[in-house]
Amino acid sequence: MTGPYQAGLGDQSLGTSGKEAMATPIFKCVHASDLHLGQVFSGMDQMPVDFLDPLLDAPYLATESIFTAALTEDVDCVLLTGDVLSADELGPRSLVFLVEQCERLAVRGIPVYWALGGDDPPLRWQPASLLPDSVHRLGGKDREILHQLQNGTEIRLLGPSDQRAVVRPGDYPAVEDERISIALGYGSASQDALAELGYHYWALGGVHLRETLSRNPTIHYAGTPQGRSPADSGPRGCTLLEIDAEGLVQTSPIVTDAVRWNTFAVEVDSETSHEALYGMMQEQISRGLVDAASRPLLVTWKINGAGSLVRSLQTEEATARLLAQLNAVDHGGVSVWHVAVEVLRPAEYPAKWYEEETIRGEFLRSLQLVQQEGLSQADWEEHLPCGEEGAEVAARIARQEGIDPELAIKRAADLGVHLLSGEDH
Ligand SMILES: [Mn+2]
Repeated sequence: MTGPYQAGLGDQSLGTSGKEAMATPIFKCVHASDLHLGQVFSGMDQMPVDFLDPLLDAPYLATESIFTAALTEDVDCVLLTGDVLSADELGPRSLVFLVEQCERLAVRGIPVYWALGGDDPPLRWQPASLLPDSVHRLGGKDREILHQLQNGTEIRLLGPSDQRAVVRPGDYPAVEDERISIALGYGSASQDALAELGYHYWALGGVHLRETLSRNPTIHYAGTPQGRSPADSGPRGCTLLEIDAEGLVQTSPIVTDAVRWNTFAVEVDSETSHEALYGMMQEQISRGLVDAASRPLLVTWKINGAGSLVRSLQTEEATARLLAQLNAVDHGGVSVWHVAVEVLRPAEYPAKWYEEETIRGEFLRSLQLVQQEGLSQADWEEHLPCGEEGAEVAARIARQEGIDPELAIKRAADLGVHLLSGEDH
């Protein structure tokens, strides 16, 4: 198997005096996390048989690309920050594969520092003896290592003291010497508390979407190298980390996914015809194929808007028909599979329903009012039942903060109309 990888543009830390250009790096490594080697894909009802092998191989190909990138970039070491192998996904294939990949680096004298996190097997784990000596599992009392560079400089690497889902600032002693220091951790983190500890780089895992919490210092989640479901839309990979003698940090994305998930949104209005919608979708697919650079593409559609076209797509039958139509197109070999079509149904119904002297008519008229004037917290709170039940609902709504209110009204409207329309709708 060969896994191609693509390198991207770098992002630099702010340094002590604002934005500075980075000098020649003295330390270079690949930071990856959340390989989840044995984890299968989810979120698909059906799939053509041609896609089965690419999907099953994707986590392995993506992982292979991480190690290929490490060799090509001639790094000093590889940092893995959690969810590399999990006990319940652990088949012989995953372990043997990881051993093989680490051996590719061992031959070139490149060590792997694996900070245990999430579902990783614990420090005392017999099969770890199969890994080459160049793999150091950091955790518990074996959490710290000094990596020696060729010029004699030492880089401090410090893993977590235990396997929790939170990066606890109290777990990492403040840096008190001149060494370049890298903290490795897993789980959610609060940037302010970590920033004060003096580490040059925080290599974090446990978050599947690549994310940089801070640039001063750089606190970074590499993300998973391979998406697993429609929720993982877009490219996935690992990070090339470079540090210069001044301690300035640069991170660059390396794309490693072997199968690309994409969620595409299409806006339609009352003028949009079925053909026009189909045309818009084909355009997005063409762009997606270019971005995916010959990877198989798994597409989820979100159709949003108003008008008769969206109304006509409101049944499961209609979306299934559209899905079948999309999947009937041959893009040549294993290239595109449409996973689902989701229609964000409009809170807009036939005009005469709004005039009816029925409960549904009354519901729609009050809905119109809410749509025009919006809904403030005080408005809905007074409709909640008193006591514990009401408090619980209020808490649940509060947790959903950030949800699109228009979408929430649409969903409520659809449910209401459905319930009040009886059998014929
Ligand atoms: Mn994970």
